Amino acid sequence: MHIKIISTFAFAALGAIAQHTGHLGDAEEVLNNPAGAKYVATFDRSDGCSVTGKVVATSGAGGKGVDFKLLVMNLPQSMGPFAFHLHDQPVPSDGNCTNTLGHLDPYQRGQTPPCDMEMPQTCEVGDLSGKHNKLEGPTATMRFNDKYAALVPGIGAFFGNRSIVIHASDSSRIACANFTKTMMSWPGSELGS
Ligand SMILES: *[C@@H]1O[C@H](CO)[C@@H](O)[C@H](O)[C@H]1NC(C)=O
Ligand SMILES: *[C@@H]1O[C@H](CO)[C@@H](O)[C@H](O)[C@H]1NC(C)=O
Ligand SMILES: *[C@@H]1O[C@H](CO)[C@@H](O)[C@H](O)[C@H]1NC(C)=O
Ligand SMILES: [Cu+2]
Repeated sequence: MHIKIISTFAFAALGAIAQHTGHLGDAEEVLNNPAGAKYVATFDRSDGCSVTGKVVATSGAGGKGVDFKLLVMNLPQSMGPFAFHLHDQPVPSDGNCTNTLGHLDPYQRGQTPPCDMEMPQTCEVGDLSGKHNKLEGPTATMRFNDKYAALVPGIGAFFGNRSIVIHASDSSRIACANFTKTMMSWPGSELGS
């Protein structure tokens, strides 16, 4: 009887864990991001939105994860807090954020249940605000290292050819921008080292 209760409980607990991770398992930490790799996404109103600013993504120290620096301005004050994600596709030339499709989700986790910040390996790789907090307007700065995002081309977690999307609290897409590779040192230097 005791054993049965315990095993039922264990089974339920396992089920709960399984539900929180991707169909392909937990996200793997990326330990080999190329030294010096740097990608920038610039919000410049080409998507028809008031938001301006930039996101600078560089390989983390020793290749571990990706260091993100964000400076985002002119966020519409009544519409926050603002989630932001790496999305699967780039922004089309007409700037329509809808066509960036869904989040970068190489482990096929899906959006529900919501990301648990305490267990970032179980979240969608692209769910940056789920793992690291939402933006608060009208001007937001943020810096963090994400262990699961990749600047190594050829793997699913690579986002250098994709985009970043900012959402209002009703989840509508208020701004989006492509990542582009840069060799220059200055983008992001004004955001601190
Ligand atoms: C984003 O990148 C894609 C692929 O390189 C390109 O076709 C598109 O025009 C770019 N979008 C914008 C808004 O520059
Ligand atoms: C953006 O693209 C979506 C999907 O193709 C479309 O439904 C929507 O009308 C477009 N928005 C604008 C402003 O063109
Ligand atoms: C981006 O690059 C990855 C890996 O290099 C590739 O699998 C993916 O299809 C590319 N995505 C787009 C939108 O080009
Ligand atoms: Cu999104």
